[in-house]
Amino acid sequence: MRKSGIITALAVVLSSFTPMYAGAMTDDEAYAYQPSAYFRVESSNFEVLKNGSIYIKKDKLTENNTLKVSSMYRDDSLFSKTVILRVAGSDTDNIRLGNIVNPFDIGETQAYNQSKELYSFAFDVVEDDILISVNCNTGLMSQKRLVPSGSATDDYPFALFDAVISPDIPVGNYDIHYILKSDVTDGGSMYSQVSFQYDDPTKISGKYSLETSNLSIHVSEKDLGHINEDDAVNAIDASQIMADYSSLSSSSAPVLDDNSRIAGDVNGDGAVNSIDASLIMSYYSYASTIPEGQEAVSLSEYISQNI
Ligand SMILES: [Ca+2]
Repeated sequence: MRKSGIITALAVVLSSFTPMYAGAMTDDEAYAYQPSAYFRVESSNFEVLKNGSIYIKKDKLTENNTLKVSSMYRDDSLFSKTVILRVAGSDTDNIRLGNIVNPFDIGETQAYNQSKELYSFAFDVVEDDILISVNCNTGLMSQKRLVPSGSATDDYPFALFDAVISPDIPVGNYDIHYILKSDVTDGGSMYSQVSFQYDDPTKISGKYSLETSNLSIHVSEKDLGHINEDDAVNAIDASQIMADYSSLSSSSAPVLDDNSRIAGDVNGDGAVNSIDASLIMSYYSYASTIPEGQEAVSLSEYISQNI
């Protein structure tokens, strides 16, 4: 499934440097540790829900729908030696990843930037899979660790990229995700990998298993939470969500169509249930008691600010 053929590769290979470490963890603790990788949306023309997912109402789509995304890497052990993060979108026709940037190249601080002379970054786009890849390491034979620029490894982005959403993207739920070993069925090695260096110099590299979270993208023709599209988001929308939830829980026919179910997932967690219904009720109560002359914030802003 994964095609080879790297069409873009940029590598900056630099010389040697001996870092000092805080020794935040012991070797045994590091062995049991799982670093994490996640995404942060830096800018978008769409609503960003409290959990970081993107909500796109289809009539907001234009010819240019670019999400600026940072790939973030968190390693509290500070034992990482080689970090390779590979990313793909769930729908390569409608979500195209590209414009991968080393933060250093645009005058920003890199996650690992203690010495330009030490690290190498490579940015690959593999055609067909629209897969992006960032490699940061201290050299194959090195027993050194990467040194973060900030106090935490995710004080600064590991890499920046664009996700361009097609104006014709169908209604549905999509994601951008880190490729893990379990996703690669053809035995290739194009997945995210992290190795770490023990304190004990007789031990060479260990391999971390990586904890990742996706960037969810929800596309609907309706406004968030506005299921029956009358004059306001209100108790009727909440009751339709509950009716749909009860119906599906008892294996009966769904009450909501795809558009409505995506609009009904107001906290963006992928499920439409009583949590969403109660968030809508809480928003309705807020919006209907707002003092004269004041404008209600949007449902997504309300949830982000108050819940
Ligand atoms: Ca939900």
